[in-house]
Amino acid sequence: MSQPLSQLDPEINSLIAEELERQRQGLEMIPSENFTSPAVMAALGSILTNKYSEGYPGKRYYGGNKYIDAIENIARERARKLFGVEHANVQPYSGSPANQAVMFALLKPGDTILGMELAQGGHLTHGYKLSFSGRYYRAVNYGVDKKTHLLDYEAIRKIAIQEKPKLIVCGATAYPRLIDFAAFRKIADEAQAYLLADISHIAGLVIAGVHPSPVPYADVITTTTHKTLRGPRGAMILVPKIADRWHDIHHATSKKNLAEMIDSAIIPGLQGGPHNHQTAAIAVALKEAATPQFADYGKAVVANAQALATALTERGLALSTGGTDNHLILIDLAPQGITGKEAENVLDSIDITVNKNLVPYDPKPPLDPSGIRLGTPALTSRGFTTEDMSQVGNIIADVLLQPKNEEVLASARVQVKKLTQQHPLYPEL
Ligand code: DSN
Repeated sequence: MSQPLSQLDPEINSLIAEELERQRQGLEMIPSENFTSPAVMAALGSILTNKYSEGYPGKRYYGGNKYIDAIENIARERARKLFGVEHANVQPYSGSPANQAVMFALLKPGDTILGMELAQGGHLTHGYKLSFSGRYYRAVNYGVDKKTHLLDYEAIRKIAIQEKPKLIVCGATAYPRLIDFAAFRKIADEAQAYLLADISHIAGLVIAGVHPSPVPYADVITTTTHKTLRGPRGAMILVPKIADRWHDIHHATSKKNLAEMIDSAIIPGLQGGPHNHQTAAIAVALKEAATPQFADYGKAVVANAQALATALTERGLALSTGGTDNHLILIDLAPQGITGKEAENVLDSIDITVNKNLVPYDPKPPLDPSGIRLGTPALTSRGFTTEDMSQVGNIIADVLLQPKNEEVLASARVQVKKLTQQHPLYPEL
């Protein structure tokens, strides 16, 4: 039991070492990924994983939770302060369970939800037909405008008026522009619906002040903690105001306020013991996110995405919406005659990691779509500048424009290697 990992399980130990080298030697450009700090990882890999603590601070079903209570209280307080909300639940295991908990708290099976269509940039849990959200609720979807690929708030309003959802979900996984939370609030008010803002992708940008905050507008906010927020894998549910604006209409028989409804949806509704090591790591990440350096980081993520978008556009690649306001870019590769899958594979072969992705109104299927999605959160954490991102954009364009040219691929590999050497990752590990 006291053996180090390298002796106890050399197989897993060496796979971790190889994954570290893969992360170091490639350009990680999946927009939902990031490199969390060694301090966060120290909390995540701690003895806190040993403890059971079902319940909440001061109200646990197990003894011995003095320190766990203190940790969870710190995490909740930091989340409240950082986002400016009245209540925070830091126990969701990840983003999908967080969205599930909000629906479990606010809806009855069969109630109507309105969320962004997965194929147009939404998420499985925003009402996709095969997810719980599309099976246990009556899910209707909105999308983006066919021509501009932008959210069309008047079209969304019309669907909301017609379908009368009890919950509207805003937030996206593949939308390169700002989300107008005030417009969603107006629609939700007209439909007398709760508004859930899932800011998993953009939470770090909201903190940095480079994306508008949903706090003045949403009833509930969910976010993962491992994307632009740069923490451990995990999630939080934030309640801007505990007073429930639709209580008498939708929950007249319940004595619970919004925060209590959310908390009891997590436990006993959906989860048992919280992952205390994850809670502690979230607390550390929230401390980092409250620094001026983190605000600079968020600004750099967007500046880098825009430099990348400019380089790609100048080389003739077609970007959905024509560019980006946030951390991500969606390229439609149909004009180049290659598929998203082929692009993902050829970029993988030169150590650039992106993901194939549907573009809005894609005629092709999800596993072989027309586009790729790429972003700058991880490279910005490595210290990449706008000049570096222009170079990365040109490398990507070289490869996508001539995916079968071995000389181009060889030169791209050399350039990628050089960039990774200029920005070492985890030198302390
Ligand atoms: N899987 C995440 C993403 O890549 O956007 C969303 O949950």
